Amino acid sequence: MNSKNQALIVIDAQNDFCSGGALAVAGGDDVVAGINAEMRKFNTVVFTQDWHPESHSSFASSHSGMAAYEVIEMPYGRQILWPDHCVQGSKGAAFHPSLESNLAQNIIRKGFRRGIDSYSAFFENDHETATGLTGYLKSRDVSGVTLVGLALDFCVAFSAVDAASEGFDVTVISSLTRAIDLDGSLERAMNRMNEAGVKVV
Ligand code: VGL
Ligand code: ZN
Repeated sequence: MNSKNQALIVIDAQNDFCSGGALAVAGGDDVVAGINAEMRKFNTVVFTQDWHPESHSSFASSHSGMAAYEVIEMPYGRQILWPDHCVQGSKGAAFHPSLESNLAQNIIRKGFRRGIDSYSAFFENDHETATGLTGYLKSRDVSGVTLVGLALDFCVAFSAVDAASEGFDVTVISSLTRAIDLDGSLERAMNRMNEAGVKVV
């Protein structure tokens, strides 16, 4: 592979999505070694870091009478409520201890506005508020992005679909991802990625 204008985007490889974490994804730890190896093949490596303030609006605990995994209507649309996770500065928000985070050149933090969640590395869940990642990549002449990390059916898939709509050639390495799979979310995510022209390998 000619990786000159290819970026690797490592999505949310954080403690809270790994075993023992607040929103643990089954097998989350198992992708870290492979991601470390993959990073060495790219000269542009970007991480995302889910980075919520306490009492973030995506936390079930912020809504009286609501439980985790229930759905509410937000001004920007439907929002799944999650257990408290990736609180700014907490151990859960830190990268997995085995992840070679020194290899990342940029870290995009997301979900830091209390009233809006952000699954995608490119746009918050209103599909309007940009993170700035498109500009960063385009100003570095990146034309293709490869995505790995957690969770496949939420932050990886949303990032992949947005990357395609931003004009990038998009690949997801499925063996370096793991899914939450909540009420068919994995199948829906695979369909959305397919329709968007994302290559899932
Ligand atoms: C994620 C749910 C809530 C993810 C982040 O990284 O996929 N999922 N926050
Ligand atoms: Zn989150």
